[in-house]
Amino acid sequence: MTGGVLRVVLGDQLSPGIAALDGLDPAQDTVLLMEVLEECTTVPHHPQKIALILSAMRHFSRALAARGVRVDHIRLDDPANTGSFSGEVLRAARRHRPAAIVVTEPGEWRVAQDIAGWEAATGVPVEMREDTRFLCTHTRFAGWAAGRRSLRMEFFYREMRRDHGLLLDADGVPAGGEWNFDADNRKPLPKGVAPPGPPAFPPDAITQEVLDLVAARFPDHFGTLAGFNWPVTGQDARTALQCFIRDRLPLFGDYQDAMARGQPTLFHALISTSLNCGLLDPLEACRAAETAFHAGQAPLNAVEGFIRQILGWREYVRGIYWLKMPAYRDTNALGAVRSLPDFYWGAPTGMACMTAAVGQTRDLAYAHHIQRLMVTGNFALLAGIAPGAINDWYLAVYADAYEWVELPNTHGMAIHADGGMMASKPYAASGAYINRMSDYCGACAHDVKDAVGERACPFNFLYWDFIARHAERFENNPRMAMPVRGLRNMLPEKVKAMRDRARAFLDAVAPLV
Ligand code: FAD
Ligand code: DLZ
Ligand code: SF4
Repeated sequence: MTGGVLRVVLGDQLSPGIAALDGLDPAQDTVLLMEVLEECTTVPHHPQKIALILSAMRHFSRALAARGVRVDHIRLDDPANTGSFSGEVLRAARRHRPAAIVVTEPGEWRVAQDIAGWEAATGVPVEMREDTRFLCTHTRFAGWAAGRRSLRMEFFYREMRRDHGLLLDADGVPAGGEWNFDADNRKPLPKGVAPPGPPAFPPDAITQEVLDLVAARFPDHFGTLAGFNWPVTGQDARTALQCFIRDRLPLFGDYQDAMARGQPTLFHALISTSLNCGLLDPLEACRAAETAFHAGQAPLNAVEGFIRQILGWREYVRGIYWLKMPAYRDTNALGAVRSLPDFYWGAPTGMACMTAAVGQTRDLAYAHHIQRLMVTGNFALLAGIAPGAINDWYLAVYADAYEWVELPNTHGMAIHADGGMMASKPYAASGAYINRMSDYCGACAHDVKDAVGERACPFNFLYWDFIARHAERFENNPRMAMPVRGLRNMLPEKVKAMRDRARAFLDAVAPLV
């Protein structure tokens, strides 16, 4: 193709409208997709995540080729595969001798650094284009953040609602007169309510070939492949969205924070994998929910809650990531230095909540937000697990994990390592919260009402130990002052007993790094 453009599409850029394909000339240009070992092993990604990306890449290439586009798709098992993006771009530049290389900005800082070296390595000019699939540009986010003493999602979200005209009446007033109906979205799941499951996406021949490849190549990665059920095409992703809007959106809001035994997905959408690799458009998902509201098919608390997650939280965490990297990843405001307990990798534990969250993570590469935040995240926060270790875990085990979205959620929201840059208070909670929002405690070896006895719930003594460790830091935080006062009003012997339990427990399961 000498003289044409080499258009690079990464594994999370599988959208027909991706910026790198703008202006594509099928007579001259070649689209490059690269299955590379490095991307599968920077952390030991869950086999379902690897299979999802590779299968979606292969389906994407097939669809492009069917449109008459020349595609150079490097397979993971190609003997000449160098195993890295830069190695494969160099080889492709030698093969095709393009006049230019065009790529869409990547989702991860690490990969942006890699792309910065392509021009020197190949001697071909490289154009990196903005990723237009997001609803807030970097410039827009930086402009919003400039001059603010603290960044809060809620205010950003209102601006995004205005920018995109979602759930607003003709005068710009938010539907229902409020911006946020979160207070209505905190119900535990009542007995007898059975959420309809997501639709089935049985593996086709392409996916089956990839599942076999992944099983053979990554046998040691945490997670099972059996039951793989992720959409791998844009069409399947839209089916998943439509089924969610029809079957689960109406109760999504009510039970958004609930957790229940044997109910790994509840009323959640399961669309983050599709949104994040480009199979589904975020604005399309928001508009579909808004349409359901106007048609009277879903209540406002559900629709507003769903739109807030995508238009608010998803864009907000991306904005924070690109505004604050690379220093963001190295912050450790709470001085957390413990190692990650083996039960995050499936070792047995008596804690029923942890067993459920980790077990479904192994089987599905999925846990919903409250499990990630208030079970595995809360434990890591209270225990003081080193940020690098817990971040790597979240990046590895979820099928929707990419650093731009994983890091702020873990580092900022769950473990408060950024010292409150992203969230006003740490989401620290004792066992009482888990007991209120789930039925896990009824099946647990520990007693959720006990904080010092033999069967004491670890979340209880770890919670008070956490408050004691950081009392000075949090005593003037209006949202944390109450537990600090509570601790100071406790009998010193009780505090000592809980802190002794905490230390002994942590030294056993999470020794200092
Ligand atoms: P739903 O609950 O149905 O929500 C709908 C959509 O809203 C999601 O698909 C997602 O795109 C978006 N959304 C909801 N909450 C968030 C959020 N906090 N940040 C960004 N988008 C959000 N999400 C990821 O996509 N990738 C990650 O790597 C990731 N890591 C996380 C780590 C921690 C510690 C925590 C607390 C949260 C993390 N999240 C992550 C956010 C959230 O848990 C997932 O987006 C959600 O569970 C995906 O499942 P769902 O599609 O069923 O979501
Ligand atoms: C996550 C992932 C995996 C497992 N494999 C590949 C791959 O083989 N080829 C590819 O282009 N992308 C892969 N990805 C997604 C990349 O890690 C992602 O594109 C970058 O991290 C930028 O966000
Ligand atoms: Fe989790 Fe404690 Fe409840 Fe057990 S008792 S399920 S450890 S919160």
